[in-house]
Amino acid sequence: SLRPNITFCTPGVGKTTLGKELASRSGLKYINVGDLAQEGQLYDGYDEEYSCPILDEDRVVDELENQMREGGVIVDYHGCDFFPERWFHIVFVLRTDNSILYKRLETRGYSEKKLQDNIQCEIFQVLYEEARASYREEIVHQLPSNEPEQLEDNINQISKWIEQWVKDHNS
Ligand code: DAT
Repeated sequence: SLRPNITFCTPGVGKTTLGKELASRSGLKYINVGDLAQEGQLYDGYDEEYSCPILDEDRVVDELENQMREGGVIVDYHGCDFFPERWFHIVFVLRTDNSILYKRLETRGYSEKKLQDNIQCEIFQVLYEEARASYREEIVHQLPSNEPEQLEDNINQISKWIEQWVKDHNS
């Protein structure tokens, strides 16, 4: 049966928490692009400024292509502009207030530069603009992710959307 593909973007806001919980409730498959790249060493060089490897976007896309065509995949990454537009039926950009995001990222032991960049990125809605530039407006949604209650709301809302999508596309 047909199942939707879903992606989440934005840093430190709860993509992993939400993505995994959603997958376990809906039976869709959760894929963390960071982990996938790490396992397959899908890198192309090293970023000295941020002290992290640079993602080889083409190889990531190749690696995911078959599963995406099959459908029913939740993709977790802090960006979504290099994924083919045809892959996704819905895109969620999670939003977290800066003071809360700052505390969350601080506990991760991010460097001051990485911390500041991530906060700036959130202030200027970089990921939201990126998502809107890469996908049809109607499929890009922002969700607040400041508190546990909102996490619960988001899970319920998206679960309902998945159910409806599956009904609409399999009858
Ligand atoms: P990401 O995958 O976007 O980097 P995460 O899922 O690892 O984020 O979550 C980062 C931290 O924030 C983690 O300790 C769980 C917590 N968190 C996530 N969503 C939350 C929410 N809606 N309310 C409170 N805390 C949340």
